[in-house]
Amino acid sequence: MGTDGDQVDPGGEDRTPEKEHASERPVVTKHGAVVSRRAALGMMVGGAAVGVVGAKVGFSSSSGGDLSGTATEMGLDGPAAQAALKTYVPGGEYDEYFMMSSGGHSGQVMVYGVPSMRLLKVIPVFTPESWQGYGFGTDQGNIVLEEGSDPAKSNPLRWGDTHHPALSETEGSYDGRYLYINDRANGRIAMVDLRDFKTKQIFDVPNLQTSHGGCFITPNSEYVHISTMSPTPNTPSGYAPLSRYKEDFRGFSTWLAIDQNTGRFIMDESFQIELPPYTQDLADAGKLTSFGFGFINSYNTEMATGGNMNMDGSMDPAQSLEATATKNDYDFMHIIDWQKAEEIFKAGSGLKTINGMTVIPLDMAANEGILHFAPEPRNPHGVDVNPTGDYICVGGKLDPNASVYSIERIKDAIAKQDYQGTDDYGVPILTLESVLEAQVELGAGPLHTQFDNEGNAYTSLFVDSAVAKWSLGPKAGKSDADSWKLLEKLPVQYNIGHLVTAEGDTVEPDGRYLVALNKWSIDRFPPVGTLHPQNFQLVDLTTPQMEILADMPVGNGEPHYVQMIHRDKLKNVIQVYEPGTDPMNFTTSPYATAAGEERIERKGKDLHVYMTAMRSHYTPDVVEAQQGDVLNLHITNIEQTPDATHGFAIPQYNIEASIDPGEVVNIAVPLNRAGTFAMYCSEFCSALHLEMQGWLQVAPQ
Ligand code: RUQ
Ligand code: CUA
Ligand code: CA
Repeated sequence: MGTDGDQVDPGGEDRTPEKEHASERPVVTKHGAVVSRRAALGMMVGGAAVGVVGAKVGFSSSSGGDLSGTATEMGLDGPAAQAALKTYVPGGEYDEYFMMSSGGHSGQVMVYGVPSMRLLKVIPVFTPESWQGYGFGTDQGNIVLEEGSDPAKSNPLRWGDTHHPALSETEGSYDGRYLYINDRANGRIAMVDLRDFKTKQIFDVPNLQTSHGGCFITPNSEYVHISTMSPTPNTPSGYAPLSRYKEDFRGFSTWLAIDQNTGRFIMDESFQIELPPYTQDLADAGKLTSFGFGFINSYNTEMATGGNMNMDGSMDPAQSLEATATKNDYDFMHIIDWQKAEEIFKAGSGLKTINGMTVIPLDMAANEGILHFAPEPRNPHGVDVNPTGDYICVGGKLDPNASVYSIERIKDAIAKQDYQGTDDYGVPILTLESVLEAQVELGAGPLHTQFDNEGNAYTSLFVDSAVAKWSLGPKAGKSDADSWKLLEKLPVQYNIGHLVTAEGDTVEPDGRYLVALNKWSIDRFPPVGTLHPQNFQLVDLTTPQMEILADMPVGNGEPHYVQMIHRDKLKNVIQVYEPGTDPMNFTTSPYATAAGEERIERKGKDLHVYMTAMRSHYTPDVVEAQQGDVLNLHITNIEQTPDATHGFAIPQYNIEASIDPGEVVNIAVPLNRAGTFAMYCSEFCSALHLEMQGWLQVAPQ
């Protein structure tokens, strides 16, 4: 691409509206229709729209103006002005990609547009969110949060640390149906339905105390995988002295089957594979030539347990976990044949049940060829399978190399039993020479790898604060002479963790864009106190050299990993529910109420109110109850206009709901306090939004 201003095509029409009073400024919709701002806000009184729809509003006639003059005025040099143009997406136009981002400790998922890097949505997952009424008394949020909370741990769990999002796949490509994401803190996994971008299930996976890197999906969404991070004692009390780490502690590789119609986990068809307590970490699924395999890194084959200070106060710094878990030259990549595991699981003999989960015991996994180890340079980080499935790329972290294993070699070595021996648990260890295809020296701190459509790999270098672009081998379409070469290093700001390329972990990556997920921003943004935003940097992959196009401060949670999906793949997304929908399963709710069918029914102490909401009133808007009743509100938003969401709050009872058009929300409130309580719409929905209110009367006993 050149750098001349003449390639800028303003689209044949100038979209700059005439200068008018801001509140009267027209709105240009996606399809070029011009509506008044008031009409776009849908201000309705008694059902009639106020304002003029479809009136043509004049535009200024200049087309583009003096671009270089504007660039100079804004203090932008050529490349900066070019970057601005490449990332600008006018209002009413849509970004080409969606980035589904973990929200870290916020417990949520963020959705960003690429290339504009605009935040489009925050999806509440593990943590209550008041705008969307998630976890403040409505059935959906409460069902999901409570179903996913083990009361023994906390009462109930109200936070998570979202880490690794995994989009559902068909034949190795994103299919836009579901998004899965693990909770690193609590060993849980959640499912977001991409029809309405809402969380439908949180599953607290048995036997996982925590879970870091194990979240991935198999190429036809057969299974979502999640594994342990901190191994946990497998004893009845859940306690074991650390001196019995080797005997009593175990990791688990979990294969959760998915209901293809709902995206939900099917416990009966899911299983775990017992693993040694080596601290299993990042993982990926095989695809195409490596279909049927899963790969999991580990970093504590030393089985270190820490202990740098004793209870009597004496110090023993040499015993710190960081020192003792980095002693071995090699840790083990776990190679799991999940199809074999599935056969054994279905055959059903010799299995264990631990905390309700069917488990393939470790000795069985070793003896039946389900589990093999391959040595990998000490304490590696990411393991990423390239688009053809042939190469498994391990980021060295402490080692400057990407170590590439080939599935062909792995299969051969397994067939020939090319073992250097077994570990202490009897798991066969393949010889490094038999399985290692190549090592490419990239620089300091290689972590994660993504791929483009031309046989190249991109690895984050945490210590170097750089992205390394390098070439894969012949199976990825490179000539022998062009294989396994470091091609370019792009400095990023600063200390990159993950990175993503467009559809970069599917069988058909797009190239195009890369986003560096930097942990530190230091001086890139104005100071906002002592906790700094993190920094997402958008990188252009279409230029001869990689170029940074934009910095985006991330001021929420600590994002870990993202996946970037083309917007065309999100074909199931809806804007309005069918009238009377229960969003949990997209069926008509038994509590759906149409206009004119509103009613109040008493069954003993249970008071059922079948309520409707529309601009700008609830029916009924006054509810009279007795102290000691249980109020069951069934509220249907009877609107079908996109965006016509209503809220419903009874602050004195800590109730806050959001009801989208067509949606039914159920709220059960034990009325333990008498009083006259205001209820109101908490979403600015209409000109008479403030009038959308009512009273809950609770007469004293
Ligand atoms: S890993 S610290 Cu995704 Cu690099 Cu979590
Ligand atoms: Cu409905 Cu405000
Ligand atoms: Ca180690």
